[in-house]
Amino acid sequence: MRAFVGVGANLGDRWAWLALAARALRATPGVAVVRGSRVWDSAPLGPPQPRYLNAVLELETTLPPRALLAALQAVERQARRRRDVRWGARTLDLDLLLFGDAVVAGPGLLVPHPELGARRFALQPLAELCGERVVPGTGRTVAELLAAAPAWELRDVGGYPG
Ligand code: A4P
Ligand code: MG
Repeated sequence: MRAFVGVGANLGDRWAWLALAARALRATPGVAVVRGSRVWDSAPLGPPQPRYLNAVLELETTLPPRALLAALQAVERQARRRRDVRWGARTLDLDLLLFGDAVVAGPGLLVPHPELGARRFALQPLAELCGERVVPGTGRTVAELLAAAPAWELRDVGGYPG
């Protein structure tokens, strides 16, 4: 199954956390990293905190959605993420944005990610990888959602590291 993972980092060496995410996922059984998007420096959403680097990783995986989420959380732990403030600063945040054409709506996992349509910092890199893909449950493509998303301050700062 093709899956798209949003990567966010706003503490410490943000580039290193992005590289770690790709490296750790490559080392995860049942997961292949197909490619990474360009990297965007973005104004923080939520309480005052440092700016984020945001990007998207395209994966090919044999894992079911919940097992993939568990794998993403294991990678977050490798980045010594501290889970305290909701929407607060974090070394590495991995969100499962899309999992093929699946809609998952259960405890602890919502796919497509419910905030996707509102977040230009997720849609912009996602559109680079799969702009023509229809987002399940919306009837609209990623590119269409991007065109309709609220304005957000972002700038392209380079290719995916590692
Ligand atoms: N969860 C449910 N669905 C998913 C999914 N599709 N992918 C659950 C990942 N996790 C999912 O997430 C809380 C719970 O969401 C998990 O236990 C999982 O079961 P979390 O990562 O533990 O907590 P969080 O990230 O602090 O909260 P939340 O609400 O997920 O925050 P967001 O939405 O991740 O927002 N500003 C910029 N510019 N760029 C950013 O990337 N990110 C955030 C965090 C805030 N501001 C930002 C950015
Ligand atoms: Mg999250």
